[in-house]
Amino acid sequence: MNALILVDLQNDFMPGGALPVTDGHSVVPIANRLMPHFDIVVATQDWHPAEHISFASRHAGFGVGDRVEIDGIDQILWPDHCVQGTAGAALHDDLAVQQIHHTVRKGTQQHIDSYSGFFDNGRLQATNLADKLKDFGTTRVAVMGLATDYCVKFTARDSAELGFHTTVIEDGCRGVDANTGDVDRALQDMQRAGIEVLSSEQITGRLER
Ligand code: VGL
Ligand code: ZN
Repeated sequence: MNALILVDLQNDFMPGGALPVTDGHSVVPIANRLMPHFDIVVATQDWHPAEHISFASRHAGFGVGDRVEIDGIDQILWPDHCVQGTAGAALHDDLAVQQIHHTVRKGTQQHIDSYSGFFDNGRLQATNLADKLKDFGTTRVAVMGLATDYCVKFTARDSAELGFHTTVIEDGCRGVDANTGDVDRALQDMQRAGIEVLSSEQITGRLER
């Protein structure tokens, strides 16, 4: 079975949002085009409590982009984003949500961040994503969404490590690229981890439906 994971296609990561990813909205039509080709479609949502540890606003004397260590884990500080239940945390309006079978919310614990849809950044807790995929008989996972150099990368790497044949859909992703080259390095890093990088056209060509 082939699964498609749509990573964080939420308003706050779109242009005009709290943590905008350049051109982020341009991957929504690609998601809509791809969904019918897959047996199962899962969407992740970054879903933070209002006082989440990843928000620079919670750390006096620090700003957005600064790094702090929390419980031995390196944490980059972000603007307040994807607060549970807010419009910014909602999926993009143009996304064909009726084709999504399952939604996974992550980053829900105040004191730890979660870039991956599978585990928090300390790997202390798992979401139910791996179980859902396995229950469905998933062997192959394709990943696209936002942001290439954070949540897409961490989700794809965990997917590969969990034993799913994993593909990242390059034109279906956009990155933060805080340091120029971060997106390219993320793609290389994923390839080194055994993840295949394909275009949306290449992947639909390979799927029978
Ligand atoms: C993300 C930074 C903070 C992402 C989420 O979706 O890539 N990035 N929270
Ligand atoms: Zn976040």
